[in-house]
Amino acid sequence: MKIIFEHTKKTTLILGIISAFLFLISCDETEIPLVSLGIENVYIIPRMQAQGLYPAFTGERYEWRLSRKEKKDSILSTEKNYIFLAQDTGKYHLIFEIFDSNNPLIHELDMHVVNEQVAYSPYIHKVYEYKPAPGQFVNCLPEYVLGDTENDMIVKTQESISGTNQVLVSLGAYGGYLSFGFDHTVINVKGESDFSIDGNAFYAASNPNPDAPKGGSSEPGIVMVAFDKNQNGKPDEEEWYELAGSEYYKTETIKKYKIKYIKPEPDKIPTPDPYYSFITDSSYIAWETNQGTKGHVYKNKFHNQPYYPLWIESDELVFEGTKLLNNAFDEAGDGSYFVQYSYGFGYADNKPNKFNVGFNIEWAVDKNGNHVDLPGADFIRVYTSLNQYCGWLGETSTEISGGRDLHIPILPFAH
Ligand SMILES: [Ca+2]
Ligand SMILES: [Ca+2]
Ligand SMILES: [Ca+2]
Repeated sequence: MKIIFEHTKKTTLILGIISAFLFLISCDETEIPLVSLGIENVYIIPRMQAQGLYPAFTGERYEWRLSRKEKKDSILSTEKNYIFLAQDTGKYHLIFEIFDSNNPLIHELDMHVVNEQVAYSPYIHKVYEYKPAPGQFVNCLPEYVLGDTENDMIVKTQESISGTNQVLVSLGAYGGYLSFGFDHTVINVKGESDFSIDGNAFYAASNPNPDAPKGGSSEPGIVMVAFDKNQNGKPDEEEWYELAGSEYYKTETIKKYKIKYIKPEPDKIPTPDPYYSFITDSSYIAWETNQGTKGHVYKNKFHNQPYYPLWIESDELVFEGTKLLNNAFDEAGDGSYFVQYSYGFGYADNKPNKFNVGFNIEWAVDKNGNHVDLPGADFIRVYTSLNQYCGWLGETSTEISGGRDLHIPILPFAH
């Protein structure tokens, strides 16, 4: 009995000490709340998928470093937030440091980059935007059906150019555009082309001018890229960057070119061209630019459907971008044989697909022409870069039929 009693006394004492200790801890907790940095110690992520790292603490300055075996750490970023993205699988040890006189902090974390569960497709996966300018193939490629909304047209565009479908989509006259993405981020591999875009450009087999450079049907589209900075899977708040192709720095290239197209009235009376019988309405869709130029998208007898995108309710369409010098020459001299010469590099629908060397995300520049260093591209936009009319060929319009991430090998039966 004595022993039991003593035990009970001892137990009470111990319990008393423990509860006092717990009380102290809980007091401590209420006085100094524990705030999490908001960054884990370990992440497991698939390759080519971005992981945003957003620390909750602030400081005077920041540094994100990658630790490398037997080498100096390499600095990844000096911004507060960092988006981690890796092309290859493996373990990446990161060090995040906050420099601050009151609350300095060093946090180490491991990024385990693993293979994706379902193999990535090398081809276009999603279309985000389709906003063509008026044109002779608009409402046909893809086909508009009464009642279609803008979203319906985006879905049709996606069906045309995603996977290996390879169906042409037309962007119409100057400024018309679409944007697409893949089922992963296209990594910007240093010194390499990163993706390709297919169009319907071809070289003329029988140019009457034997000394002419390569040309035929080249309808160059300017390519832009965006990285999904806010990680919401949509091109919304992020900036678009133009890929500076061979013409970008030339004086004849016009930056910040702006054009407005006016929707024709449904009962508009056509004005056939008195000289060119194939032009059935020479005052069809009026346009004007911020360069003081004016003109019309003509209607021709080869394409009778409305040329203004029918799902767009607005009576005006406005586009802004870079405009390249016209590339078409009337080689026969009588309007019967136009050749559209291809530009050097960096444009969609500019060279036949088999000569297409692809696009390098390193060519990205901001709106002032400064180089931008992007880890990759989630969104790719293409727009018609010429405001040009070529007789019976009609207005110049970029066409697209597909696209590929050049870093993903094509496997048999890839789609
Ligand atoms: Ca690259
Ligand atoms: Ca976004
Ligand atoms: Ca074309």
